[in-house]
Amino acid sequence: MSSSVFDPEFIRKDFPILTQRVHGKPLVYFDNAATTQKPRKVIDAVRTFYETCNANVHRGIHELSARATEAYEKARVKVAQFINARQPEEIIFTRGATEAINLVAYAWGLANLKPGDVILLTEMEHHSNIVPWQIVAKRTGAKLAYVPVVVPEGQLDMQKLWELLGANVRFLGVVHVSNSLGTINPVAEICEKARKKGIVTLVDGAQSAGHMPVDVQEIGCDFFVFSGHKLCGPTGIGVLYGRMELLEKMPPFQAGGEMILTVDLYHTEYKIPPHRFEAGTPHVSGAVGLHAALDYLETIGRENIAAHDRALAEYALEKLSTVRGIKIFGPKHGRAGIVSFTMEGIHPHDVVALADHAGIALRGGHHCTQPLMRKLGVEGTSRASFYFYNTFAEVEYLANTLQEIRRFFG
Ligand code: 7TS
Repeated sequence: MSSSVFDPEFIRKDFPILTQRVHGKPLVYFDNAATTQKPRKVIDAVRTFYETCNANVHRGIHELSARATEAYEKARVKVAQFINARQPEEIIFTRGATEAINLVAYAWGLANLKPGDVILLTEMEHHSNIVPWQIVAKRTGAKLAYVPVVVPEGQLDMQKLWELLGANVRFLGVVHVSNSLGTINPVAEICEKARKKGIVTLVDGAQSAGHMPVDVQEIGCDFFVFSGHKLCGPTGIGVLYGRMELLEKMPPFQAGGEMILTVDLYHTEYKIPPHRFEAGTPHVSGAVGLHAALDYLETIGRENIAAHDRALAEYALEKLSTVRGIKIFGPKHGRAGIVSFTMEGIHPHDVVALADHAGIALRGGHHCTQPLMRKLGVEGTSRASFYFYNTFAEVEYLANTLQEIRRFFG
């Protein structure tokens, strides 16, 4: 599909779930930051796998096992192309972004960090890029430091970031797109400066990989993580990209079958990456579904997706700001398709529950970013997060529904 024919109304027909009604109203699905819906192509790919190729991978010599292995490894090649990794061996399949970050924390962090080292994160990280590092800091004696978020703009304090890139920083973890604010961080610039100081970098691409073109070589990060389910793929499959130079030197994260060359009772030789990091039977159908999702996204076009997200977010800012007592968080311009807000005197959970009655799926709460919420001075927000199958009419309907909620509460 070329940009000239990008039409969400047409694209929606690919998503069986979107045709249903919720509480008697047409479903308006605005919880895409939590998980995205699945097009028929992905659902069919998973079903076809189970109907025609299901077997375990890398084990049997029989025909089905060969087919399953081929499908699994083809998915790896697809992921590598999708984010422009240098080679498929730099792609490790995980359960999701969370497991990918844990893999880096345990396999790289525990082996490389020592007392006095600094792990630098930002105040807008998802809990999954904070809590593993707290555990690793405790176990290694490394210290945690945080790049502040400027309020109310909702952007990283870049001046402070450059100052913090001091001699003791060994690792920098930064979110590409904030799941709570929609802020798009300048990760290429950040990774370039960090690299010059020999700092290992991880970019959390959970909210970016399916929403904009991503090129890990251009970003220049050492690690990049994302989840399949946030870009039209199945749940339970995700990706760790790691630069081979680092992966080669990392010990295993989990151990068991699939990741070994030889085992005797007291010693094991491990495979080289990526298989060293994929212990046990992998989520083969998940990888197949992810492959189909990436193919599908490429037919839509990631430039188109980014432009549509941005346009919906701008429209939402304009429409929602007319609701009395509403406060919208995050950057005014150049944000991703994520809009967090509070309504004076109404708890976010009430906003979300009433919106649900109108058929609108929002998310309310801290969005797994409690430190950020504290910085914003709120317990939580209501959040609308968009994808390419959402329409301007749906955003208008949200604004009208919020007006009604406002009237209801007086
Ligand atoms: N990083 C970011 C920036 C995220 O938004 C999320 C999930 C994760 C990591 C973890 O992804 P997972 O697939 O491993 O769970 N974010 C959200 C959200 O905003 N609402 O629900 C999940």
